[in-house]
Amino acid sequence: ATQDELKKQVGYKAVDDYVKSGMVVGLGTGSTAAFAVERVGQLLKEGKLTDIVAIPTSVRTKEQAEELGIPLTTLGTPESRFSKIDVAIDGADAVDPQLNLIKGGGGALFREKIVEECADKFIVIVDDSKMCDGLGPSFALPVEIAPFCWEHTMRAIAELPSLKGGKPQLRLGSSANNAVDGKDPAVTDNGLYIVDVFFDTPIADAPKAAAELKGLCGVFEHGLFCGMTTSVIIAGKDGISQKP
Ligand code: DER
Repeated sequence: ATQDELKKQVGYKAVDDYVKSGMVVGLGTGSTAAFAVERVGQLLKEGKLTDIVAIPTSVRTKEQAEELGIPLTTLGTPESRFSKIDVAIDGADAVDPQLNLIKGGGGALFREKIVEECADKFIVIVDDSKMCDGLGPSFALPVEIAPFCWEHTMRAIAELPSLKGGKPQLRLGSSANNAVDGKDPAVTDNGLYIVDVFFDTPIADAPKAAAELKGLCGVFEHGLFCGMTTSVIIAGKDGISQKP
């Protein structure tokens, strides 16, 4: 199976297994999550799912969901009862043995994190290339920062004790996704920049690194998702597995 077929398998399975009629669903961002969004739209159209309300984690997921006719809402509205999300389904850039994640390859890490924090269940969907022994070497850690004095913040990130050895790089591109295609800084849905921190060796203590990052003035959010995962559905050439 191609990597796309693996992504489709886990995207569809997550929806089939965890999304029930009447639920409030967090829709993730990225090429794997897009298959989960596609499946929700398909089941709604077929009448196999009814009265679903979804909360998108990025502008591009919102656009995909709108095209599919998936009813949307947001956490933002005061009258919104939708801070109680039943299940959120999203991809990841790296998954360690404790199911801690690196996310943010697609630049949507803040809205993903807040939606996934509000969800009763957070189901991660990956092809097996995302599994790793320690976070860092397989995928650079995205950190969303204020554009104002970004260079100072970038240097401060590199000096954090738990991120020793990390090499920070401002993400360039026409949009915040990981297509580095432009010479201007990529700008997220929140109007901020992203610094990607590259590691040769794994981050020894991800929760500690997460806390140190949030302690830095200028850091808005980061791509370490620690202790948040309910379950990971993994598609590999030998079929689909799940942890736990
Ligand atoms: O940007 C993100 O957090 C995405 O979910 C990313 O982590 C996974 O994207 P992919 O499914 O396209 O690899």
